[in-house]
Amino acid sequence: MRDAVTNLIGSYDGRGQYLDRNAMDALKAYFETGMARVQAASVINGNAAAIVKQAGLQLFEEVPELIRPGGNAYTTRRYAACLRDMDYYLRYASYALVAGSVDVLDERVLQGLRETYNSLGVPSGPTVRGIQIMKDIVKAQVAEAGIEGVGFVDEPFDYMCRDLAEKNI
Ligand SMILES: CCC1=C(C)/C(=C/C2=NC(=C\c3[nH]c(/C=C4\NC(=O)[C@H](C)[C@H]4CC)c(C)c3CCC(=O)O)/C(CCC(=O)O)=C2C)NC1=O
Repeated sequence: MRDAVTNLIGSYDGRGQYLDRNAMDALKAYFETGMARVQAASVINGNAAAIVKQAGLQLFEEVPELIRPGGNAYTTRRYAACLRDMDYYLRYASYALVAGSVDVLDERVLQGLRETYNSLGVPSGPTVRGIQIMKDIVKAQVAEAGIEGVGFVDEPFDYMCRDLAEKNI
């Protein structure tokens, strides 16, 4: 598992190069947003249960078929599994925010997920929607907390959405 700094060093070391201007710019950008990333993660940590609950309610309101007979989140067990998955996405997004890298998502979340979802009939469209709803809630809360330059918040959520959406085509 790598973060923004180890990613960069790894790629320069691979070429046997000293860090150049581009590397410095990338490092500066990472460190300049460092405190905001930690603060954003702390907003998530402090509200995770509520964020997942609210996002779940909104998702099932938008796509009510999911929790009706025949829906993938129908029955208490599958409903709980769905919210648990949302919680995984949120928790790993908070790690990726702090790391400034989506590496952790590739390694711990997305690998093999398509096969699992396909075999269980978990629909990726609504899963993507659920992640987007959480992103919107997090962004609003982060902005409300007065944290500046919150553009980076999108990154891990968008990355998981792209991966899930792509792989199901
Ligand atoms: C940390 C990395 C990680 C991920 C991501 C993960 C996902 C994951 N989701 C699963 C199931 C599931 N995932 C869902 C999710 C949903 N169904 C819907 O209709 C909604 C669209 C969606 C919620 C948004 C459901 C309902 C199941 C249970 C399906 C079943 O057993 O029939 C399973 C199968 C095993 C189990 O039930 O625990 C895995 C492995 N597990 C992991 O360890």
